[in-house]
Amino acid sequence: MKGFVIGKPLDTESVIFCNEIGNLSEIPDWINMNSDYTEFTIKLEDDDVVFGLGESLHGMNKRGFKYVCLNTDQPLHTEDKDSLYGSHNFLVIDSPSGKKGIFVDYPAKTVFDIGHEKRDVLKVIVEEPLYKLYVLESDSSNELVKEFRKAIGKSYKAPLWGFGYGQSRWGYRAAEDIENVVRNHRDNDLPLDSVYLDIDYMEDFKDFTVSSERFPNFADFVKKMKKENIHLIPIIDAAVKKEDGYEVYEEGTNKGYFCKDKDGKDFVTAVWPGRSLLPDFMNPAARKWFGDKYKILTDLGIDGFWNDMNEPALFYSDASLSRAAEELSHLGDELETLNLDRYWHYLDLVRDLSNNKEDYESFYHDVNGMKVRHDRIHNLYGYNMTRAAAEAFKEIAPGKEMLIFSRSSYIGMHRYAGIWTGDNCSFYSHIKLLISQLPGLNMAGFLFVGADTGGFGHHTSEELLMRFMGLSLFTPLFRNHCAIGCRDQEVYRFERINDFRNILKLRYALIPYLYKIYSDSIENDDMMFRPLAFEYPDDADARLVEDQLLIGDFMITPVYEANAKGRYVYVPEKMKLFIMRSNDDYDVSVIEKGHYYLNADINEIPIFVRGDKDISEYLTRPANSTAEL
Ligand code: MIG
Repeated sequence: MKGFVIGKPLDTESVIFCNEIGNLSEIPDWINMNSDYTEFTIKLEDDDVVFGLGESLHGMNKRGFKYVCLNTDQPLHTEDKDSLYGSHNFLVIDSPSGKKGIFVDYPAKTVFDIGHEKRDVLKVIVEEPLYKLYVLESDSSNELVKEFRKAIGKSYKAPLWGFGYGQSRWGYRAAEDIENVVRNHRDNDLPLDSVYLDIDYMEDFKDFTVSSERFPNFADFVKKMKKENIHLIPIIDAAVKKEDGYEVYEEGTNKGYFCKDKDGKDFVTAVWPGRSLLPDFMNPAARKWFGDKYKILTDLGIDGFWNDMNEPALFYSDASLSRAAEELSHLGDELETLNLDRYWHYLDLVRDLSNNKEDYESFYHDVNGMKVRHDRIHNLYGYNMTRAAAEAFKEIAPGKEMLIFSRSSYIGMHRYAGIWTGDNCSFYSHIKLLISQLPGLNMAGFLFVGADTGGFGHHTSEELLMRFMGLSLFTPLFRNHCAIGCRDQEVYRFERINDFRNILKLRYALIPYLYKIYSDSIENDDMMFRPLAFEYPDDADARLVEDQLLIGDFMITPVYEANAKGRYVYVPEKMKLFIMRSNDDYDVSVIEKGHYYLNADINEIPIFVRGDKDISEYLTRPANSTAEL
């Protein structure tokens, strides 16, 4: 890998090993740079497939669409969206004749037009000539990714229990709700390792507090759950409530650890706690201070966290709210004359308050004593929040393996934590979306990954949840999570509880094998989930497969359509096919290379095995908790 430094960019600490830094005149000629270095293009050949961009929308082959890497709280992952929560500006151009890789290490808005405007042109646009461009060339995609992964450093390794099944829901309010979830799993012989605490566990959404009314003795409760082999995993939001007397707010203000407005005053925004301040995670001292706060919870026995709202998500700011209020005050005068244009204008005024560009341009960080406007480093915020926690764990919970994952991210954060893919919906298309996100995330170093199984927004169904589990049972993070107001989606709410039990038992029987592939992938800087194109580069059919993945010795082919009896698959070489109904009930057959319609009923999980092994060699006895493995 060779790096080129454009201007004097800020150090994102994404790449930590790259000795080869070239002169700008040595930028390879397959990159057509414009004169001020804010835009470059790469010519795509007809048969080129483009992989990467981590957590982004569309298919596994990124070609044909435009992507904007700008971390965004985007709760509707539909095709018209350009950005999600993370920015992973690394991609591989896979040509039959050779592979090329680029990483655009730039922490502000970065546009990737991958054959959207013109099918044979990949265009990258940054806002200022202040970035590092890394280029790679290889004849193998696997080797190219490995080289990149070596340069960005080893991925975070989650504890084995992090592979256990987790149940979550925005809306569990009190200890009784959690106990109820645990009891229903245990009584129904349903495996479970963790229950998540969403924002309602806190006192008025204040970070590092626990409601004493709803969790009267939290320390004892954590212990009691531990006895049942249940880990409680609280959420931590990025913004800190502005409230006199609240320790975190007062300390942070006194020490000057919050982001400032242009006049040097604390920048006031609003998120779940109401008026809030944003910790300046770009400042190492503020990072250390915030990270140490996790001790309040680790001392109570907590060993897992999820960091949320760290794009950062902003509902509104004091400034934007007053601007909108001032304009809205004229609405009353227009009641008689209001035309549609004015109506849309007023509607947008309110709608645009959240995650507003002007707000992101109006607060500042302290980066090594330099005042840096937020939008210049926007994509690093969640990364550094999560890094704050992970760095602190070494001191506040020494020797303890912690589970931690974040919503927002940037390459570099993979050394500290995993991610979940945010607010998906109970859509079949979001099973497919996860299939395409997995290899992209692995390429960028994120190995501890998973999606809200069953879907976060919208209402799930028994069939959708079961099909979703048919994919999630292979992902490191396997969590059922949904939004407040949506249909209950714990597995025991449905009629086919027996089938859910069997899928969970299969997961637990596979955990030792999955954890081994996961650990080996970290150790060897490999991907855990690979596109077929990476393993069968000369097979034209394999190169185009968008909905199957290779994992260890397995090829998985999840069903992601409603009312389906199965799906079409491409088998790139002779394999054994196991149709799993549970860890000990399955059919086996041998399938020759070719295209097939594969029968797989709702409760059946197809697993293709490469080579001659039997599935039993990958299965351990089932368990109801990883503690029993
Ligand atoms: O504005 O904490 O992605 O998992 O349940 C929504 C409530 C805030 C967004 C997270 C989601 C979580 C929800 N949070």
